Amino acid sequence: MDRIEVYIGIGSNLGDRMVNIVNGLTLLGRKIQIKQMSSIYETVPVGFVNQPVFLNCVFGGTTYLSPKDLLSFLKEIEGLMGRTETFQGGPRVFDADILFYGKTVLESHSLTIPHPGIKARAFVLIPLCEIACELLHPGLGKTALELLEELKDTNGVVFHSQPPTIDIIPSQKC
Ligand code: PH2
Ligand code: MG
Ligand code: MG
Repeated sequence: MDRIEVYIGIGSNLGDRMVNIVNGLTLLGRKIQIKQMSSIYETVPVGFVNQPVFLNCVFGGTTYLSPKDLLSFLKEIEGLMGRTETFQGGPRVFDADILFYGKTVLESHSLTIPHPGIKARAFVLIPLCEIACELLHPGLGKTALELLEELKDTNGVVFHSQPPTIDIIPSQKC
């Protein structure tokens, strides 16, 4: 099977957020070949606001995993990172969301691709535009940059640091 180009959104707002992001990305590198990495942004919580500020970033890469297997893999890594279920939208050590999976548009009870929150979330669109502003949203027919331009409120997303460099473990085929 061919590799598929995927974009993944990463977040952390508990513990040492930067360490969580670097460790989580390193684990994700086992099965996703990371190609483009955005800067890290510090972002005000969206939705449930009474929680610590997040660090967020986005990366693009390729994988052999199917959408379902990719979702299971992300959940597995979130578990390895020590994530425990609090409540939907609540604080988390490490969150990894499928934003795009090639040009796939998919809606099932467990998975919606592209991620339904993309067009409303500056903490996704700002880092995404850094690495792939021309990326076309296959459901909405608009580029990442067009979606960002439509967004009224981009406050609350502040540059934090340069893209982290991730040690990819070469022995693990992905
Ligand atoms: N994730 C959420 C809910 N709210 N807010 C910010 N700033 N960053 C996130 O990653 C985030 C959020 C649910 O996944
Ligand atoms: Mg999320
Ligand atoms: Mg998630």
